[in-house]
Amino acid sequence: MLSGCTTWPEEFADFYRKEGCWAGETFGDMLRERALKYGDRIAVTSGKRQISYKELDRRADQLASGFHRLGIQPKDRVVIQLPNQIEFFEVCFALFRLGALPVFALPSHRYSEISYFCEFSEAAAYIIPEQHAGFDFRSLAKQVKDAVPTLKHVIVIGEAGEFESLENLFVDPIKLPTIHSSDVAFFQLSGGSTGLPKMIPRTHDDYIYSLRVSAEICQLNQDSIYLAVLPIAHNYPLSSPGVLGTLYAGGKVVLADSPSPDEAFPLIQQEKVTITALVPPLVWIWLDAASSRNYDLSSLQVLQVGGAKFSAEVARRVKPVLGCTLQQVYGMAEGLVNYTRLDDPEEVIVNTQGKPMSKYDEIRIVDEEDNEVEPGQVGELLTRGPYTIRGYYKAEAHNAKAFTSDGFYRTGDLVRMTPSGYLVVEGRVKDQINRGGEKIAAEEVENHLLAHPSVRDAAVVSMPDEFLGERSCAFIIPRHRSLEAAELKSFLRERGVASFKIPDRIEFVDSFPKTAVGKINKRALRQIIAEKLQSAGKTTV
Ligand code: J2J
Repeated sequence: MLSGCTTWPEEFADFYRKEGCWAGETFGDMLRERALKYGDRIAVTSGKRQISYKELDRRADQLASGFHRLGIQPKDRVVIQLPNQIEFFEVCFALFRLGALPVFALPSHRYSEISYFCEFSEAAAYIIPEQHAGFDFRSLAKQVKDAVPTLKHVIVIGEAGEFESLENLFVDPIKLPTIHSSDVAFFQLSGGSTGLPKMIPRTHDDYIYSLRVSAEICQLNQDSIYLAVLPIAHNYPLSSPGVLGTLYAGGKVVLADSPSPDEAFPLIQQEKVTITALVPPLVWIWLDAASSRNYDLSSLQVLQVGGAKFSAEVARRVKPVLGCTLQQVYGMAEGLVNYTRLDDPEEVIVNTQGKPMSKYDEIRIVDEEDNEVEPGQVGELLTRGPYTIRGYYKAEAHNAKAFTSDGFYRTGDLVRMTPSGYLVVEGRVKDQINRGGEKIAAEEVENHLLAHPSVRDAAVVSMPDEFLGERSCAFIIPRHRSLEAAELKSFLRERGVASFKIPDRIEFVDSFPKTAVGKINKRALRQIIAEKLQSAGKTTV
């Protein structure tokens, strides 16, 4: 096992193997087997380009060989920041086959996040598109490369300029190393609640198990057509069952560049999409658009909604308007994923966030002293199981807090369990803002704000928002009266903070309310801003 990673205790590993959860399969094997079975069937399509299982298998081998020739070694970390395009799959499977480890950055990340990922993971390479959504990734890469000496290669899809072109790395296949299914396959990123995002090591065994069970629950098969509108590097569209679960089942992945109905609806009609996944704010947009646009969406069987709390009121409209089954998904990149089942009664689908996908998932709902709450009461959700990590990468001190001594992950979510074992998310104890599914660690943004010379203190909290569920509000104690919100926002942008983390609102105050033990009382701050918005009659910006 890679150093810096926490393995499952031997007795758990043996148990998960004995029970058949961990089947000894690697991602490289998985693609090879699918290529043998499904050959010329289309694996992924995007715009005018499509790729069959056989072709993807062949190109993954060629690219793995090209990466090897370039000097990328097994266990090397490779930060990949790719939008929804076919090369994402070629790159991932090539790295899986080589035993090099992708770190899944999101396309919205900027200098602050990317330079940290490259530095912290001591990445050997960083893989980018030339540009995407009007953003020039090569100039970002130039900045990152100058700042991170361990970063040896920048590989570009498209015009490479001074960097390496991906195109040139498809070479004659060489013999590739043997990969073990218990090895780490890649790193996901945590939404985080403390200073900087944590890296989540996932093994071939545990992730492929989660794909297998997810695909079963969502009833995927080789006729399934999954439309990916969310950025596929994120755990939810990647694996619940997402694009990888679809490939696991031999289905077809259709990639969209944006979740806009103008792009997604024609794709659903043309490709006869059977399943797709959204975050709650997008459902509003889709429901509105469905009544005004004339597309045939009748192929759609399942609409998944997850990543943030979905209101029962909107949930109730999904079936009548879109004509498909709603599935609520409550998951986390650390592991545990809950689904409502496709044949659950309407009331369960609308009112709960599902139940754990695996019978081997262990759940505890506890109070502040880690004692289990009475059935039906709200408490923090703790979990462990065959696809939930036992520790973040190189984060010993944080792990001691984020996991119990017997290996349960503290989700930071407040939930209650219904008598039939379904979970309802009621809130959270972690210091995070969930901005329509995008997670913001308050402390991370506070640290950026504190770097401004005119900021004496900063506290970032969520404020209610009708559309996104939550937005972020930064309370600032300034050193100088002249400090303005616009200046702080552009300061954050200049520091290269991803734009979803820039506070939606900034409030200047003279002091913060404090708790009895003298900490900033964020609950009181949330209340102050919520009341202010309410009295101004504002429910969204
Ligand atoms: C309320 N809160 C939710 C939901 C996630 C599938 C689906 C989502 C994610 C994900 C994922 C929620 N209702 N339905 O990885 O595989 C909040 C919780 C949770 C955190 C995890 C997947 N679904 N959440 O969102 O790692 O607070 O994963 O702990 O980004 O999102 O965030 P993330």
